[in-house]
Amino acid sequence: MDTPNKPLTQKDFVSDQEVRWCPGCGDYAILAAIQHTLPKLGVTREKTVFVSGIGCSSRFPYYMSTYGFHTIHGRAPAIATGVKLANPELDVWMVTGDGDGLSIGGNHFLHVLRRNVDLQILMFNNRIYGLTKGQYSPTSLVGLKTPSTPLGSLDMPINPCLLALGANGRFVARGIDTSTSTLGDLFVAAHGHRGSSFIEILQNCPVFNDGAWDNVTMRDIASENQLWVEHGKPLLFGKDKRKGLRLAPGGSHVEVVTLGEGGVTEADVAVHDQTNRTLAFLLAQLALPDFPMAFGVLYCDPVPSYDSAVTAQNATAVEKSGAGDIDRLLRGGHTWRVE
Ligand SMILES: Cc1ncc(C[n+]2csc(CCOP(=O)(O)OP(=O)(O)O)c2C)c(N)n1
Repeated sequence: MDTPNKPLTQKDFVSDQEVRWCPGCGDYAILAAIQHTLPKLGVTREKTVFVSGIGCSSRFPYYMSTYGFHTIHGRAPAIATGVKLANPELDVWMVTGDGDGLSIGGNHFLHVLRRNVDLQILMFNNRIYGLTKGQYSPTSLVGLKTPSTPLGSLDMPINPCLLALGANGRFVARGIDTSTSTLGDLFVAAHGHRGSSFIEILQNCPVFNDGAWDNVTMRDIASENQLWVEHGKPLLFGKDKRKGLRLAPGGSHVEVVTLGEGGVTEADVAVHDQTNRTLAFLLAQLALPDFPMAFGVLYCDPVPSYDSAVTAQNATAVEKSGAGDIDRLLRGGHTWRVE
């Protein structure tokens, strides 16, 4: 791959492959947001890799003019981990869907986060299996009728950000497919974080689950139903930012307050601290109709990444015992011949 000798632009990250998503799919906006953001990060195509599992969203690597792997269902975390460990200089982005990442890949998702491999993990959440024509997924709401739940789903849905926090993810964020400039900001923040960065992206599947997020994303209700958090800033939302979240006495839950009502002032509103894990849990689980849904970087508190620990451990081992000999390792020790 030859990177031109001039600053890269969005176009440089567009591949020559025909994009094969349905018209109106939210994936287009996410793709454009990534292609728009990468040049700003000053990265090169040679050092960028997109790894995906299986699903519509997982077609992503074909459309990027970078290196990429379209791997097996749910196993992108394993391949992405291998890529990063083999060459820590690479910037590795992982793209997965709610079905790919939370159903067949749920186990791998959990472990890549707890290991804290330096990856940017993007989960496109359309609350449905798109590629296989609309079966329910682990994020589908109770009652959703699909070909595999004709009488309505009975399963409690997973909240991906809560799961990521529970798995000890050190960077957890949430965005929206159509809110592309904020998505770009989230990509920048995720890229700057050393360790696993997880971004849940609410994405609309116009064919199999159209409008799944309308109650949060429609323009006329967005200000009431979206709370955009920013480190160090009060948790305000609503038209004219007159509503806010106040930590209830004891700090175990939050309540919605309105500035100017009952003597409430901005000083009563909680201030976002992205290093506060308890607050992150509270924010991640906020749901309509009682609360707005929280967006932005809910949690960011870096610790050394897995790949850096592996690299350091390998260096110590080589220093202590010399470079290894794979041939000797395989042929040495207790071996026998089966005849
Ligand atoms: C081992 C295996 N099991 C099942 C499938 C069928 N399959 C392909 S994609 C998919 C789900 C994709 O859903 P999601 O991750 O939500 O992605 P979307 O298509 O909605 O972007 C399934 C079950 C498969 N390809 N391989």
